[in-house]
Amino acid sequence: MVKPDAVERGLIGDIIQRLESKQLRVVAADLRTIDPITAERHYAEHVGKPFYQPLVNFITSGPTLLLIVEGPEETWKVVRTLMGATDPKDAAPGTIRGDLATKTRENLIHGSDSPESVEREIAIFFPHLA
Ligand code: 3AN
Repeated sequence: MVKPDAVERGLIGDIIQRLESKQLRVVAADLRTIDPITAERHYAEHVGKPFYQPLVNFITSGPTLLLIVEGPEETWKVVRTLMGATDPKDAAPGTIRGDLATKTRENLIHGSDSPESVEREIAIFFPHLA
């Protein structure tokens, strides 16, 4: 998910280029403003945390680019490595967050963190493809 801050900053092209340069292929894409109910399903694991409501507000604040990308193996892990650490202040240079973000909430991109999350999140955002 290319988050609203990245779409607003005009970073869609940069982010997709990094994915494609790593030999990942975009197989589905949709520019969409996520509704609050879908955001709450997506971030269910964070309910009750202090950053939960601001996170839902942020993620529904403007269009996101939702992507499904494929690669030769463990693509979710490849994407996580390209993303960098959740807190961009800890993210290594060369990663998307390390190069382009500074704040933990507005950290440009989300990626599934396990094969189970891949299944779950495709079902939430691309139900017709699940
Ligand atoms: P990741 O996006 O790296 O998988 P998660 O799943 O732990 O990280 O967190 C989901 C999102 O919640 C993050 N992308 C970030 O936008 C936000 N977030 C996580 N931790 C914090 C925090 N301590 N303060 C503010 N926002 C946070």
